[in-house]
Amino acid sequence: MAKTAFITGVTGQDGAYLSELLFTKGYRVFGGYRRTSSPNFWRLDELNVRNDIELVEVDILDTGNLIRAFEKTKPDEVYNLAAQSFVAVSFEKPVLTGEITAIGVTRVLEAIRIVNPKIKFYQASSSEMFGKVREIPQRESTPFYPRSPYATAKLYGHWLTINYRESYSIFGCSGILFNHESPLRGIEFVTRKVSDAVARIKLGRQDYLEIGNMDAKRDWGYAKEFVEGMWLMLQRPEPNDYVLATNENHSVREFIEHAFTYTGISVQWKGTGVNETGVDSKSGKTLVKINPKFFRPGEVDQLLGDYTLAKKELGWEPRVMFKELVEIMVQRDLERIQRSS
Ligand code: NDP
Ligand code: GDR
Repeated sequence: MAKTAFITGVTGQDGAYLSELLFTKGYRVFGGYRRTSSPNFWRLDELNVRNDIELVEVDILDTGNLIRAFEKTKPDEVYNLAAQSFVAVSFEKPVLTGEITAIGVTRVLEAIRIVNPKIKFYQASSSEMFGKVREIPQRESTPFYPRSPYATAKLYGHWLTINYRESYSIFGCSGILFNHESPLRGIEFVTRKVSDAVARIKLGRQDYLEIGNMDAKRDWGYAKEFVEGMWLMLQRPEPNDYVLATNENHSVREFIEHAFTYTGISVQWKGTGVNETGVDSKSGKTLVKINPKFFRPGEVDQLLGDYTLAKKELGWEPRVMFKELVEIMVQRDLERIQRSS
């Protein structure tokens, strides 16, 4: 019989790709979205999955709401992707971030425990939990050192998943996912901000890009592949926690350089610190400026993941690496912007 999955946060980047994946595996998919005056289904429309998902209004701030949703939909698997996921905003809204990203996990796990403890559970943990990294590369056993209210909230959800596994035998897996990006990434995250700006600059719709710390390094993979890892975790005989990453890292600066290179523009860096600029090496026009408003009170300087365990136990490994990822994103933004003219 076809399996049933419930995805919280279905309107986000990963929710859209995971729905698409689960349909290829014959699942019935219930998608939890929170009520707003104008829900945003653009990602589900881009992947053409909106009509196939059975959409359910669910807010992870409300336990009763979750209980009713699971009673009605009777899922075999729950993927908890809902979160206040933007690190920068977590410094502005630390309490709300805690309510959604940390306590939200308790509400989802309690609903599972009450409705049916046999439901398999995936928790979207994050490489941000490694923060000020204690070892390089980071693996499942690396000690955590969160550097933001977001990362601290994720750490709570991570340990709670382990706690419910040990206390109530709930099949709970925590995927410690390193940054994963795509053309469906929210525009506020640095990769999509850059791919969109570079495409606009190339097409004459924007003059320059304003950016924060260009020296931060991330291990960037392709979201479409990372959701496969989420599903694989719930198909194992025993629950466990897994790092998913590419084991390569690159700076924000390199991301910008390669994005421009892909459009045929070569960037040269001039000056230092907040006065550094990126200029078009042919025309001398300023293309990149630093704006300190994008600096964070606590920064994660570098992340690099070791996915050995996922490869060994799940047979998962990344295929799209840095340069191809940048190109996929810039190309898609060029097409979007050209289409919207
Ligand atoms: P997005 O920010 O794109 O999506 C987050 C989703 O959570 C959205 O659907 C959002 O709804 C929903 N949401 C927020 N608050 C609530 C609430 N109170 N009740 C119900 N739903 C809510 O994130 P991603 O898809 O990129 O990431 C998915 C998960 O994985 C998140 O938990 C994120 O923290 C985590 N993660 C992401 C990584 C990445 O690189 N992308 C890496 C590691 C972890 P709405 O559309 O209404 O805002
Ligand atoms: P991150 O992603 O914080 O790693 O969290 P983000 O893309 O926001 O930042 C990555 C790095 O880029 C630097 N940066 C900027 N960031 C943004 N957003 N905007 C800028 O203008 C800018 N300039 C420089 C940041 O300082 C940072 O070092 C993402 C989210 O998806 C989390 O939910 C997830 O858990 C982690 O990835 C893994």
